[in-house]
Amino acid sequence: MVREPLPPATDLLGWRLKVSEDSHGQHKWIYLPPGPAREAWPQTKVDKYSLGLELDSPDQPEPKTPLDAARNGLKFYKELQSEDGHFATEYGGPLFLLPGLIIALQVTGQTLTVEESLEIRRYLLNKRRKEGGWGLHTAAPPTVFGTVMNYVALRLLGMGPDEGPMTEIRALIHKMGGATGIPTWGKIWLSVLGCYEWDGVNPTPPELWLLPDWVPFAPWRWWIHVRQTFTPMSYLYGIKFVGPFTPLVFTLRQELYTQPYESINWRAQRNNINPLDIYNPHHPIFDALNHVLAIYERLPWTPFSSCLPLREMGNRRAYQMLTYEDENTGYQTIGPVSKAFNMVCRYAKEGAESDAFKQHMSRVRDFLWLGPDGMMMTGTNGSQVWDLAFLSQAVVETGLADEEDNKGMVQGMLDWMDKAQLRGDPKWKEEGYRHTTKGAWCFSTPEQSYVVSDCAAEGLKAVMALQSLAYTPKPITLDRMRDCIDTILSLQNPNGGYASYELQRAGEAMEILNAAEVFGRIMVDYLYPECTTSALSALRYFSKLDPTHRSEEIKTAVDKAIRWIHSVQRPDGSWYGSWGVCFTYATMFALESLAIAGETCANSERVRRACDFLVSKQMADGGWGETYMSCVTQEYCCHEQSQVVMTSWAILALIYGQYPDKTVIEDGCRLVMSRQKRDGRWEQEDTEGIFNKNCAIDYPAYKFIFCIWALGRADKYLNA
Ligand code: LAN
Repeated sequence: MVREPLPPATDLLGWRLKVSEDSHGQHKWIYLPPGPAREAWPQTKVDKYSLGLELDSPDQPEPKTPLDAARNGLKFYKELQSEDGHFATEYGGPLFLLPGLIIALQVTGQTLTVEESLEIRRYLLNKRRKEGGWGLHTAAPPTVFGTVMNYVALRLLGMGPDEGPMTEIRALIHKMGGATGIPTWGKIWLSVLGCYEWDGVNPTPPELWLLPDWVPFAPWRWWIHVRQTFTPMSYLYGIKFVGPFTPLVFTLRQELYTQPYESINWRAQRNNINPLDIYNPHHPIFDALNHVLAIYERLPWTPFSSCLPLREMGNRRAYQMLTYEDENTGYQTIGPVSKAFNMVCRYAKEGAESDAFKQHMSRVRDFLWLGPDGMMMTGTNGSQVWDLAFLSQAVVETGLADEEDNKGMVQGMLDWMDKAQLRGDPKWKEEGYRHTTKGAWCFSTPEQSYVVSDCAAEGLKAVMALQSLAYTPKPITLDRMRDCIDTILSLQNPNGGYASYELQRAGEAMEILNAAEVFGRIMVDYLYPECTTSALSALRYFSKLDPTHRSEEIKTAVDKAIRWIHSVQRPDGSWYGSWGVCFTYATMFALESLAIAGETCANSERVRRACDFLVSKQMADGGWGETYMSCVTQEYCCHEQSQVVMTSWAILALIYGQYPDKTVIEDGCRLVMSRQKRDGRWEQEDTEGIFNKNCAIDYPAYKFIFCIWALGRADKYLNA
């Protein structure tokens, strides 16, 4: 629930998206003032579409069949292909990312351009909820974390304390009890800014990086996102970094709290987390541990870190770890949180003139995307590979790739995927505790460098599909595909399941150390039906293409993976989704796995149960719709309106299961077709993605990719 949109803060006709400038698939929005430079570089359709400007797309012929509708959809969508071959799109939703970047820029003395600042302000104000503040993400009600962080961001971006809605927002912050009760990640950012005291933050000791590898809770075993975020946090904690004390910092100190800043008992705030924010309360053992560590922090010599070798050694080690991360990822780092923190660390130690800091600055704009509501910070530096991998499979399976009009688009896609494959391991593989990446694809760009099991697998499936077409060149040789298969095999866990980035390196008990009150299941990599399906399907399709490469191992791996998928089916027939919303998403993946195992409604009670589950959720208009609250509560939460993306997932799932009652699928197709505009597009509906159980994230390309795919597949199924 947001307000009436604000008018653009800048002249939208001046904005251009630059792709692949410094690295393959890179995105950078640039503002050109009126004049010859602007004239010489006209806006593309991608620019206009992304900014919500008029496209003047022609009306398409009235679709008679689902395939006609899919074709119309692709006709619209293919105009949005970038010149380098991929489909650039926004990737917003989380609302705790921009403030981190804005604070990082502030404390390191950097500024964004005036146009960027104005568009960020517009975005934040547009995403403010009717209740007056911001939540963890755009679909959630206000919390202290969301409201305080975004209020601070707006103030740092130049908004006056009483400008526009600022007084009202501040009143809400006070009504919620002030910023003392902000969750730990917020406490850390505010301390970096100088608006909270490090004494009020639970110990985040860099010394943890000194633990030997065999220690069961050593940080190298944590989920990669948590450890790459913890590393710079622990360094900043270790050196108790605080940015410059500007007049604005002093003013903010008075604005954010319900009592004078100087009178706050900071030590008492460590575990003061506003109940509004808590999704994952601290474990009592964690609280006890913090109690002990807080005593260690108070030992008389600790503040003078150079006098305490352990602290000094911890700082050095944490700094070394974050340097590896920077260098492995071209200074992108794994994601937007570590990006902003690492920047501050490099500045703190090496200064603004250092090469490392400058490299960081050169990769800041990779995370900024200008959408119709203003400029946001994206969940990663894009979703390039992921979207392209699904689109590739959709256009090949539906036969649209063989239509003359689409061949140029398809060749561009294959060329992009060719350049996006990782050909080796990261520079600091062993030192950085990284898994092998050889032959894999990332989620976004190759520069980012992280293998994800399912991105590698879907990337490989896409390449196999594109190269199966008679007219395409075959740049990705069998050897290169074998590298990817080797990496996928190396990511399988002993029980058959696949996690996201790495093998599971520790058990669930590590959640005891979960310090981020706003996220669940973050401390280790878990096993996911989505990732497992992608991996096993890639293995199976590849072994048909090349039966000579590790075929026995592949067979065993696939069998084990299927058994794992069986083991996590819920009694109601569904599977829980961790990366998409939610049961519909994961059930689509799981039914792909079962289809590969030869299980359909005709011969499998499991598949019948899964299909019955989906059919029981079909809405009166023929569509399906879940809200992200399914992921939060782990119970199916029906949306008040059906959603084209979830309807498409359900159609795809039911066809994997060979659901015999075709009217169910027909009704679904009718709904998806009824939402299509005359020019072939679908409008954005509610959020499709999730992470860490509690934070929604948008996948705007899904409405094109999955609608096209589902309609095309349904057309064949209904006519079979
Ligand atoms: C993503 C985006 C893609 C997603 C899929 C490939 C869809 C999934 O199947 C595997 C996990 C992965 C790669 C994933 C992991 C967590 C990410 C990177 C994100 C949801 C995008 C943003 C999120 C990241 C953790 C955001 C920063 C927040 C922290 C808690 C550090």
